[in-house]
Amino acid sequence: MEYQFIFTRVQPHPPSYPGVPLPRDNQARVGKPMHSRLLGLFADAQIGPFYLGWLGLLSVACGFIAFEIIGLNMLASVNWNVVEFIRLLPWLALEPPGPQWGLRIPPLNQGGWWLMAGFFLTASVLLWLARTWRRADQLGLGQHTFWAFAAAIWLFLVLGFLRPLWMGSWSEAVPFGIFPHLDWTAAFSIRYGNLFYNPFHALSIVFLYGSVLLFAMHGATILAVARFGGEREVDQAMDRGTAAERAGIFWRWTMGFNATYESIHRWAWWFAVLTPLTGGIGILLTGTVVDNWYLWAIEKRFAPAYPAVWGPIIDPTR
Ligand code: 07D
Repeated sequence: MEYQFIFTRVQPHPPSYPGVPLPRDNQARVGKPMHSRLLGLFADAQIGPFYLGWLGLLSVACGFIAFEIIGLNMLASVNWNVVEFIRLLPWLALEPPGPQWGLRIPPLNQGGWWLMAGFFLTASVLLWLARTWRRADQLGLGQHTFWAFAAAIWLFLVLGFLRPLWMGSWSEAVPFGIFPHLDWTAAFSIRYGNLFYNPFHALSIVFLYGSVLLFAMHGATILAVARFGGEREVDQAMDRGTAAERAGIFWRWTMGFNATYESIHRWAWWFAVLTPLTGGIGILLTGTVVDNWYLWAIEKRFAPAYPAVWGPIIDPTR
């Protein structure tokens, strides 16, 4: 008989599981649990119950307000024409205040809405962060998710709040909008002399691509040893069985050394966390400490200078 495990096509259909009892001061979980066969093909088939709580409720409410402010401003920008709104959605934007406003609060239609949306979005993200702390704490977990999410929020805050503050102008922040925020990254890169020469952008890419590679290696390894029970990763980290041995030996024979069932997760966590952590440092330094990364790279002797055909390149801001 074929050995069935959690990654095979057989879906277990146990009765809905409400989860462990929570400490006294917790609220009740909401939603009647149900099962979805489709979802079960990708993940756990059970949906709900869901712990909402005050932090969750406030976070969703703030996120909804931000989403509405952004959406309604975009709708207003096409004269409340719903068809145009759908047609042009990828190009529509809610822009930050213009540079003439510095860090002052402008009228609503000159960036005030952007500030308000930013405020509610930040509140929403921070409340959700607090929720991850509380939920983990109440279940007796470590705070690894909290710190990883905090790392992403660091980059988010640098881009939309901390760097504009340091630069003395909200106009430095990122607009809301699909293509507009992409245009912003391109313009930002060009304005500050090509972000590829920013070593922290490079580091961030190393960790981003590194995360992808590690994720692929780890996912592939576990799938490959699942037939030996290797998908029960936690058991195997504590008590190495044949799956863990084979997984480790495969990599030792392939590349000379191997991670352990535990250490691979630390590698993965650090690679993921270091992506926005180094990225945030790179963005914070741009325009504040370094004004042109290309000229900086020439100065540090790792970018070649173009031959001085028309005379030396002069930094226009110096
Ligand atoms: C963005 C922050 C956390 C987000 C959070 C989400 C919600 C939504 C929604 C209510 C992802 C909060 C929001 C929950 C709620 C509603 C509606 C994390 C984020 C908490 N780059 N680049 C990076 C590459 C170039 C540029 C990082 C590659 C060009 C700028 C990464 C290339 C130019 C910035 C990266 C490339 C340029 C970056 C992002 C190649 C012009 C950044 C890491 C191959 C296009 C950011 C230091 C990340 C950064 C960043 C990769 C090229 C510009 C490593 C592979 C040269 C301006 N780039 N890039 O995890 O950190 O983002 O830079 O060409 O700001 Mg880059």
